[in-house]
Amino acid sequence: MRALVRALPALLGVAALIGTAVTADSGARSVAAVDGPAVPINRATPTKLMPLGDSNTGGADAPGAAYRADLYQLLRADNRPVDFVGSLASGPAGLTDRDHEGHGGWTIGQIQDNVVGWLNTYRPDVITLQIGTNDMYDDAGAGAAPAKLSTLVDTITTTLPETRVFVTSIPVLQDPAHHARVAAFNYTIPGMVAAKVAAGKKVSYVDANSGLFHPYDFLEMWHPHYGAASKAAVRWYAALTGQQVTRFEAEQTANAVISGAPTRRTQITSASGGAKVGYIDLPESFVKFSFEVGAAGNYRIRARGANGMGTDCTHKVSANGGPQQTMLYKSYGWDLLGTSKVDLPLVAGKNTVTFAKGECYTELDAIDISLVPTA
Ligand SMILES: [Ca+2]
Repeated sequence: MRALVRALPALLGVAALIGTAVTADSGARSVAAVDGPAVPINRATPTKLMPLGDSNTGGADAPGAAYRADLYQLLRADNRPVDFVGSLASGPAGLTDRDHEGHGGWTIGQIQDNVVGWLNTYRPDVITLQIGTNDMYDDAGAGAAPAKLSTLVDTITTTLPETRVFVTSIPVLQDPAHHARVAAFNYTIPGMVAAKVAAGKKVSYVDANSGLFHPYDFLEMWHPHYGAASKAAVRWYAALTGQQVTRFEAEQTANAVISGAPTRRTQITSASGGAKVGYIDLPESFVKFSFEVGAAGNYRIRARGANGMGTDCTHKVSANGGPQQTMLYKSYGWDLLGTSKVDLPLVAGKNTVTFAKGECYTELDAIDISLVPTA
């Protein structure tokens, strides 16, 4: 399938990683293979989602949310009626629904020993399952992990046969021995999921992590930073909604030009790509993205921004020099990023989308672009 959004020739950085590896298409095909709506989390159906796994679901990095904060905000930006469920709760101000089952340090076996009780208590419609990192400490644990994951998926689908289970790869680890174990484990997951689908189970594979992280994206060996996890959140969102989404980092010179002193790039681990653009302070300050889309249409532009002003602030956003729309950012703090959105018409081929200073001040981290969702 032709990509709807692609970077200009010089822009094949993060955009290429996400644009080529996001599993929106494969996720939708997997879902279509079983009964039920093609879009698991659609705008019409209240949906209970259980984020299930270890600390890379619960969140080891402040503010303790992993991919959940950005996934929830992306879903809510579409007005999707999603309710996160689980026995634990953690996360930043921007995550207003903090429930989850992301248990720090837990192995597949520990989740197995407890999952039936959680399923019967919370009755989720959708599960995002990321587990196995804590089985990668040694060869024996890693060798047993694929069979344990398969058993866990069977336990879930036997307990709640109508629940849609999305199983992902786990992040690479910054050590050769651990990396080799992770790679071997990840390699088995698509085939395991395909066997479940063939058996009529409502299971899908999501590659939420492969090829996504750089060494600077990690808090330490085991945990991608909060900002890095936002890149995985985009892939989860794509799989759960059927949307093909492309991320452009605001701080990457190949994606966007910045203008109006003192506007400049700043590094911070809560930002996607490890950096954002700040000091968009003057009336003439702006960040101007350039990219291509395959077809004309109405596109949803989601902005990951940081507002520490204690009140709502805005950017004025326009496409191709057209009318400005207001991107409104809640105040969660300069270190905590929130997702906002506007819809803008784009033309086939090259487009520019410009973020100009609006009311008070917001820093800009990244934008996520897709067609305006219809389901
Ligand atoms: Ca960024």
